[in-house]
Amino acid sequence: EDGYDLWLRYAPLEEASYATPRHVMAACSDPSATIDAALDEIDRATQSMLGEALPRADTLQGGTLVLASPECSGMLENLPLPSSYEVGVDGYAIKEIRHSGRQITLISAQSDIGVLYGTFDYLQRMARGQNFTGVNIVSRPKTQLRLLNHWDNLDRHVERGYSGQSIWDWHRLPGYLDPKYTDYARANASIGINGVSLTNVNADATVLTPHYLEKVAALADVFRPYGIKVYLTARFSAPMELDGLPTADPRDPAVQAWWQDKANEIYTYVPDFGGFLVKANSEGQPGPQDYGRSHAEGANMLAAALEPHGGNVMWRAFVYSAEEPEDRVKQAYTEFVPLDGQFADNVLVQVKNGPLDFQPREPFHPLFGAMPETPLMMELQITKEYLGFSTHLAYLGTLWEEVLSAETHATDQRAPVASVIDGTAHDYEITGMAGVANIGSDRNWSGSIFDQANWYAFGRMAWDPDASAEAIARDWAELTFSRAPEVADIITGLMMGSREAVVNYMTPLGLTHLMGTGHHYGPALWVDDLGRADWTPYYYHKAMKDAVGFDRTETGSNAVDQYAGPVAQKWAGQDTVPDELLLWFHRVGWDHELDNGNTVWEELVRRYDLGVSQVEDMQTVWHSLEHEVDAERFEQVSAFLAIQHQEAIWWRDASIAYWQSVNGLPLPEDVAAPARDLDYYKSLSFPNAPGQGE
Ligand code: BDP
Repeated sequence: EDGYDLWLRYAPLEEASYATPRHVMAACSDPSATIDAALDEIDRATQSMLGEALPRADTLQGGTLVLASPECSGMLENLPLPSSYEVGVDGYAIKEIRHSGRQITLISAQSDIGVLYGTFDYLQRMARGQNFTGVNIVSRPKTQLRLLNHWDNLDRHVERGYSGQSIWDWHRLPGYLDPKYTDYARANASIGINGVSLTNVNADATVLTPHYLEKVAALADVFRPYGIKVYLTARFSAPMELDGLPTADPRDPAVQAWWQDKANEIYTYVPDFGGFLVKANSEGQPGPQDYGRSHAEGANMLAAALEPHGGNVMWRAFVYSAEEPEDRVKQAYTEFVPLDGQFADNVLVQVKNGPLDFQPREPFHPLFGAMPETPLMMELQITKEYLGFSTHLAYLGTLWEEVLSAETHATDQRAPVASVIDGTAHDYEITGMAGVANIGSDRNWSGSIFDQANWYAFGRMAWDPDASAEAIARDWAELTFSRAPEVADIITGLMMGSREAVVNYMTPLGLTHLMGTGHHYGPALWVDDLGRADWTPYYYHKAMKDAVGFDRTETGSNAVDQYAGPVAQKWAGQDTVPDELLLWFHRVGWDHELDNGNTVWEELVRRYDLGVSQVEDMQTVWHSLEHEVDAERFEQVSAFLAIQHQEAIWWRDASIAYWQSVNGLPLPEDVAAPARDLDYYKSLSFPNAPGQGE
């Protein structure tokens, strides 16, 4: 087992404790490529789970698994298809029914894609050993656009990628279609992902040239049967770079015409092209502000070009200006809230889960709930740029659940972030969620087996932002490792505590952004002299002899005021803010006392120690599975946990050594001193750490 099969391993079933179908048939004689894909998946899965593929039936018999949709129903009369009200565009129903006097299981939907999603759900349930007697499942996605964002460059370097090179082999496309592309599409469809932005947000205009559009079209053709649309990142200055226009000003008619022509051209290659994802006026990327125009003007120009074809613009709110703001976390809100209502109907603003940058813990982004007239989609980072790359085991389902369930209080109801994302809080017309992919050329796709769980969890949460992180972890553990309840229990437990362990050994108590410069590998709390203050760890903790933390209350940057009343009130009080966010919002003395009686200093040290011991516990628990898990995956996870343990100690020791150099405080009793002195930790350098950015 090398991990290639992901959660679609379809491990053999020892006994058929479910109502096993005896045949399979599609309710039409000329099925679409999508229904064919569903039938193929049933073949593959049943071959593997039952020892032989379910035979195809031509006529209805008892015990048949039937696939049907409005387009695929000609062969069977009066099939009870679900209404669009019940299942929506991509939803499905799986029901055991009697039809023409026969007991059958019907997977049906309003579209063939819905049938494919239902098929994957059915097969995964079968793989988990579920009993289908009397099955009656209806599932409809709560968001419309569920996208992976690849940060892949055309030279196959993946920005923030820790699993090898880009899987897009641009050089060999379109001539060679790696079978991996189909398996990638299967994996995505199996969790409801329906869009893929192929290229880095730090965009290269070259992908918009005909030479590359041919390659993009070839990928789109592979993905289409699986319901996946391709999107591209649009470099705002492309008209200048590709065709020598003197400007990229969105008010310039020649620029507008250029984008219209470009959009028309793209649709000749990819008739169902999804649209553009744009990073503009952020970290040196060109954008409308270069010409004194707003984000809305920039987005709307691109939106106008896509609109006749039904495409969308996803305009990122991850901005920070050339001038250094007094507090970087305030910037997106400051720039975007005044634009609420100004964006065209086919624009979504894509907002990271927190106001800073995918940290191990951040409060939810204050834009959620603050733009009722603008569809906001959420961007999560599946690749673990700030949570230990691919060698630390950190299940992100809990991080995402924490954000999605946070209450914004934006409306009369408590309006959790999930209700903003699924559109119900503000009646958004379009909804979506994006995840920065952790997929690369590594055989196991994600760099580590447990990182596959983050890809899986992203899809599940995009489909249902209210889903439980624990239920998802369990499903994944059963599909990936074992359906034996004891084993799945242990793995689920391991995953559920893993992200908090990372928070503890890296950035406890609301600390943030303390990672190594540029590559973000390892601790670098002491760095205070980069091109911009808001790139330095020091900027975020401001530790001095007497105090630590960033004052974001009235006496400081007042960033807390960007949240709705009840949230702001709670977080603004040193006594009411949860310890987890204390130093994010407050600057306090090292001797500030917490509810548990510890001072901030004592509690910080305690949490570092806790983080390290949590990793030790994870190692112990994992080792208990030695005989339950195949050797290949067992060994890799064991080795990675050992790396994680070493690095947790490194984080703990370097952090404590640095804080002590600032506050001069002794360590609480019974706490081991750092193994080396601060100079040693400062001297470490990693010029070739993976995944580096521009
Ligand atoms: C940061 C990454 C950088 C990305 C940027 C972004 O360090 O590589 O380009 O986010 O989201 O997290 O645009």
